[in-house]
Amino acid sequence: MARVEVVRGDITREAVDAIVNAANSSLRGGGGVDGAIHWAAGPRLKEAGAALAPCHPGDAVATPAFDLDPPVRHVIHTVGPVWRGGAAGEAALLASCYRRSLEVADSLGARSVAFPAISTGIFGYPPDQAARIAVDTVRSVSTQVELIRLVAYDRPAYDLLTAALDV
Ligand code: AR6
Repeated sequence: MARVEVVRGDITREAVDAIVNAANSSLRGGGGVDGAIHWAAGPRLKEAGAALAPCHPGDAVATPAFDLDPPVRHVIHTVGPVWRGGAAGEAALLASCYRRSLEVADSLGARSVAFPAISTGIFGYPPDQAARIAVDTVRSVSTQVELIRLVAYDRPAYDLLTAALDV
């Protein structure tokens, strides 16, 4: 079973084999963590992403990490659900993002993977509910990944994720 950690910081600085991007279906970049990852990885990321689009909510695909610093070799792009009140299948889609990203990580042979708090920014998912789903899902998946790092960008997200991890 993978070790699950919560850290606070910028995911583009994480020294792991693969980082997960909270993308949109076009895979051409955007704001939030997607913008930060595209900025750090350089323009080839947009080209590589566009060639794999569309990526549907709940699914994940991988590109090289291009200009991101080693040891990061892969960016796993997943598309979270837009929050529409909770009755539109959002929870299942969000869990699927974590599950599919780890399946893709397995297919790449990645042993360490960092996740942002998918959907909790521009897509509006309530961060407390999202933290619970993130922790429950990565804990329940059978994977060859040895280290799963949940990266909180701010203090409230860090507190929610550590609380979810402690349950
Ligand atoms: N490192 C780690 N976490 C970050 C970083 C960073 N550098 N920057 C932001 N976050 P969001 P979403 C956190 O909005 O809600 C884009 O335009 C942020 O604080 O990045 O899934 C895409 O193209 C929040 O907790 O992603 C899509 O259109 C979390 O990352 C859309 O936004 C997710 O916030 C996706 O929206």
